[in-house]
Amino acid sequence: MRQLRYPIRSRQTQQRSTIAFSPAKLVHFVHSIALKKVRAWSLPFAFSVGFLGFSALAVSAGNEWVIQRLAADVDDTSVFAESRQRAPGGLPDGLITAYEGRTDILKAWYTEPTTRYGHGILGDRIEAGTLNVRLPNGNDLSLKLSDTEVFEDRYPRLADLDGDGSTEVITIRSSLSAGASVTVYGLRDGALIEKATTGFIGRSNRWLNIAGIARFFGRKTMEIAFVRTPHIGGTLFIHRFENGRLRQVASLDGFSNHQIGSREMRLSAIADVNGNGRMELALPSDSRAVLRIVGISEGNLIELGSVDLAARIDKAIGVKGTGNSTRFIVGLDNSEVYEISQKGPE
Ligand SMILES: [Ca+2]
Ligand SMILES: [Ca+2]
Repeated sequence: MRQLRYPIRSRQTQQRSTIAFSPAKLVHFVHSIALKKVRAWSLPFAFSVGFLGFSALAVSAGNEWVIQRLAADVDDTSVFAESRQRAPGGLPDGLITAYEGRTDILKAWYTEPTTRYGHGILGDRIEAGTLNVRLPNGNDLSLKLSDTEVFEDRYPRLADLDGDGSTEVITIRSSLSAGASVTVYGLRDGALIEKATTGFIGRSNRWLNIAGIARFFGRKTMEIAFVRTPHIGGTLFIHRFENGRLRQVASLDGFSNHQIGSREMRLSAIADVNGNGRMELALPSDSRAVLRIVGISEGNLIELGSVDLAARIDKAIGVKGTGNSTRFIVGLDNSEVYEISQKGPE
């Protein structure tokens, strides 16, 4: 009887091994664990799926993660749809980010397209020169970069990082000579100003992609997670905005959350996968052929689980549920779609 082999790896050893499933065991496994009706996913991941007869287990650090192929009709315009509106102002791929809740900044977007930076890793060689925000009174403010910089980004992010009631605007700002940074803007005395920056990476054509903004440490304040140099061996960093500065509080090697040349920036997801009040991150390994789930434990960023995939992640990672019922949806460059979840109690 033919057996399907599927690689797993453990966090402790970081060595790969192989477990074998007979087709009969696979069928039993699918029926006993994962054959359940899948409800429609909340936007932007609204799609209907069924399970195909393929699954495997990956065991890591006490967590068992189930990978299940979904019978999704894989069309990334429908399965992994973008819910944000197109931004005005001439950028071919710019989007508007809106803030939910009480805020002093309702919306943010980029304008003033420029070709002055030829890096071209984000779908074209057109980047943005100006940041715009919409205030609750309907007025707009803008901040124009110097000719030596661009926003190497498609949409700003909005969050009250330090919990002071004033919304921060989180951007990817690049220097033509020194590469990318995470730079935070906000309002002060009615003006749109720079509040803090990580500083540029230090070399031209070095980029970073933001992976998530959340309470990764379970504190009242939120941190920014980003992958530096996701195309050439990326490192995941977590920075905290406090006392007017961005400060690195954790890092871990071996990630990529972007395919070079792609407009898709959402190769990551956040969820509290263990219900401990701290948010975890799911994002691809540096090869993008492994989904890694990482989080903060005793102040350090550690891998909680990892699942090997049949191809590389090249689409937005979806998330549904929380705690032990968290499910991540990953789309691969072979057009297959998988659900990855923790194995529940028998
Ligand atoms: Ca704030
Ligand atoms: Ca957690």
